[in-house]
Amino acid sequence: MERPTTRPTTPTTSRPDGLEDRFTRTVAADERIEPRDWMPDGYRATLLRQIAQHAHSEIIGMQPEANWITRAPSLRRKAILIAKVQDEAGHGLYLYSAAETLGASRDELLDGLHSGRHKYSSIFNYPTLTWADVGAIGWLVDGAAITNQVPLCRCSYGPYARAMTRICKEESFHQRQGYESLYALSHGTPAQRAMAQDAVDRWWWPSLMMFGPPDDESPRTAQSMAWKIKRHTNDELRQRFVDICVPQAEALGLTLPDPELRWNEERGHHDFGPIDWAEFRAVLRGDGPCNEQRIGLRRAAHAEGAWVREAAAAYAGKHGLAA
Ligand code: FAQ
Repeated sequence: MERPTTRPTTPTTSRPDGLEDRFTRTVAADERIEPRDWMPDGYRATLLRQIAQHAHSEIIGMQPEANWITRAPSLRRKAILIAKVQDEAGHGLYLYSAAETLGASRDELLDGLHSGRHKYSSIFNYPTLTWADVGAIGWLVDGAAITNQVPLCRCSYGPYARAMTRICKEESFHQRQGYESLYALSHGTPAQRAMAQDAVDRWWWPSLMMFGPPDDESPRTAQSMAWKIKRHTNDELRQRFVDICVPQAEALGLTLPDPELRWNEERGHHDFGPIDWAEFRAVLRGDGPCNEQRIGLRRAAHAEGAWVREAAAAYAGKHGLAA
């Protein structure tokens, strides 16, 4: 994908046909850019990159939890988990469709994931070691996802904003079921409580990394905010998430694994300890605990599904439908 400029650009010379002015006015008025509208190449490339990464995250994000479908502790928990993982597949499909409105084909998008050219969220490269991890993912990972995604419902690009509105509704249900599942464990036997605490200990810091690098090391934020793709910086959303989680952890009776976490009266926010950005960079480089396994499984699933795609194309050809 083309890399857009990293500094915000204010057009100095407008296109003579007035299209660039119209784009700038539409964004300034908080109205939506639609696929048929003219848009700067950098805007298109930035959206394509972000939406593709987001779609890939949903698809790869099915794996850690799917790992527990066959071992869910009850039929009720199993049914809920199957529905959740299925929702994630749906989110991936809405997002691939939104990316297609920018001119990319589904094949190109999938190739970006399978070849390693495109990123997906760092969080899905961590293992789900116990049943409590499923609850911790729902509470923390879906919680972080909602905090990040609610402002994206106001993204300047119409198809992405509309996809996010629907996705956020489903994510908030996911977050509540994760919290409820973790609550049951943290109020269960001593062994269940210890399992819940261990899961939170392992998922807390990677969840904070989901918001991306700190603002002074985030090359994309300034331009994306100028274009109203992003509405808040990475650090603003991370802080919001920490402030939301602290009282929730208290209600769960679990401890967040950060000795420096405390309320700062002056700032009106919780202070928290340093994030291990070396770990984040390693995961992005492909050196996380599960990167190889996740992408390997995805490639294999795609290869094994070739006959389904061929059959669908043959059916479409036979009945004069667009493949
Ligand atoms: N992992 O300059 P910035 C879910 C990349 S939720 C991997 O700050 P930007 C739901 C970044 O893309 C998870 N890469 O970039 C679910 C950029 O890449 P480049 C998905 C990361 O875009 C729950 C580079 O680093 N959510 O799946 C990460 O302004 C439970 C520089 O960073 C979204 O994708 C990371 N954590 O801000 C599913 C939300 N952070 O340019 C299953 C939409 C940064 O080198 C179970 N995306 N990078 O190619 C966004 O809001 C933004 O893209 C950010 C990054 C905030 C992630």
